[in-house]
Amino acid sequence: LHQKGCVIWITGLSGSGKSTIACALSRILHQRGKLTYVLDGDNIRHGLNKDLGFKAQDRAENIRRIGEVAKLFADAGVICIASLISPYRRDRDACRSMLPNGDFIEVFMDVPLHVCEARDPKGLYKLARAGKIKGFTGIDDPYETPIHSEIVLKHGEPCASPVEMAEKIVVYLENKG
Ligand code: GGZ
Repeated sequence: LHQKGCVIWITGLSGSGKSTIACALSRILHQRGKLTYVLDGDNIRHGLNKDLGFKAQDRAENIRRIGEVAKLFADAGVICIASLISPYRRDRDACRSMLPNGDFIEVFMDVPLHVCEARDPKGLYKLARAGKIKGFTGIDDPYETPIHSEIVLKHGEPCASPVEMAEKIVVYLENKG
């Protein structure tokens, strides 16, 4: 395998399309003969991180563990795509600092809250608004907007289908060699 590993870290609100982009990106890279692996916050919370909830401290630990696992994949030469809300800048930057410069590529899903809320694919925003889920990101829990993401995928721009967005990431990777 002649492939250099890296971590593509996709951050954004619930419903911003992180998992969709992660999946589309993985598929495109796979078609090009690249080895990838997707680490999805929501999935990993059912296994490795099932002891963790959504307090700031638990989110920090969730992100730290996924960051460490992503680093292991990158060390093994895999393009590891991590998709988590990762609402705190400090936690994202801690994962960034685990990797050599340039090997951590932050992708910000820049989608307004009202758009995510209108999508509400799992009905979680509705529950959060009703007070049935406490500490929901964007409703009564913070999301710290990234300030130095390598890639920003902005909602509402032309050419912003999931595949087109994933292709932007591919172009970035190609330009980086
Ligand atoms: C945010 C929550 C919450 C709360 C449950 N806040 O969109 P989803 O449903 O499928 O994915 C979200 C997932 C968030 O897990 P992450 O591991 O990505 O979060 S973090 O990076 O902040 O640790 C959402 C669901 O879990 N979910 N409760 N209170 N999202």
